[in-house]
Amino acid sequence: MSDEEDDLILSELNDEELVLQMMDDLYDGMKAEIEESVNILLERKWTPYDILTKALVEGMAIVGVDFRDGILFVPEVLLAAGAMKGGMVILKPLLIETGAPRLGKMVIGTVKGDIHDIGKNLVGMMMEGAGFEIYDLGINNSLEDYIGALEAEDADILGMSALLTTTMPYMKVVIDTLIEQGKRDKYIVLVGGAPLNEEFGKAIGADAYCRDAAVAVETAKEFMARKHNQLSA
Ligand code: B1M
Repeated sequence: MSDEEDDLILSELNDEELVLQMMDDLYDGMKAEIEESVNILLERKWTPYDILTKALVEGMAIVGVDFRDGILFVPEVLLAAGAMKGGMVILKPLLIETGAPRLGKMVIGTVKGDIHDIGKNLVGMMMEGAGFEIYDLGINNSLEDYIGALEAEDADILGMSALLTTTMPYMKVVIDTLIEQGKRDKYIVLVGGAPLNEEFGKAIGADAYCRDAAVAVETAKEFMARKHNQLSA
């Protein structure tokens, strides 16, 4: 850290400078600074929703783009996501209190037989940062886990992750069961994980394959917008 950064007193920055500084701090994964800035903006009577969307989400969008473009790598993104989570922990109860609009709810989990969760956690954090509510089932999920949670949580989106060629076929088992039970059209189904591709996503009947967390966020937003348009038509 440079002397200049050492000397920086966040509370002395005006709102515009502070928001720009937050984007830098998020990019650099500086959790304590993000938490301090969130508290400063709250003291300045910013609404939790404005802090979330105008500072944290916009900052995380920059991280997402640089991650997609190979400028940032997993350790840096995990740090940024951790800093974002620090801010979210402060804002979450206030957001619920003020009833800020949520973009939709996603149930996400790694499939049965698979314990890889780093990518799934990143997707969950980025989705949460973008304004989605996340119900994280963790790893090693059976179709009963997924379908039970979708119903109990009244979710809009099912997100499934698989990192092994031996576990990815289980996604089709879940989707086929949703079809058999007449529930497939109720949910947007997004799948991801390193061994998957677009073709596999289509073949198993998912709505979309998401190459990475940034694509997952964009795809979820697109499908939710379509769902809202259909409902209001
Ligand atoms: Co494992 N592992 N692993 N492993 N592991 C792989 C996947 C492997 C490719 C390594 C290799 O051999 N080159 C290989 C699979 C080979 C194959 O199937 N063809 C493998 C193997 C074989 C195994 C074991 C079988 C090893 C053994 O025990 N003999 C074993 C399996 C255990 C099990 O699951 N039953 C195993 C175990 C482990 C560890 C526990 C050591 C550890 C996992 C720790 C953890 O997750 N908590 C681990 C790790 C770390 C890896 C590698 C090295 C890295 C995976 C990772 O975290 N990537 C991996 C090699 C690799 O992938 N290059 C490997 C970083 C992460 C950010 O990327 O998960 O791809 P990723 O997520 C991305 C996208 O894919 C996408 O967005 C994410 C963020 O951009 N995405 C989604 C992911 N999920 C999504 C869901 C969505 C949307 C997008 O829903 C909407």
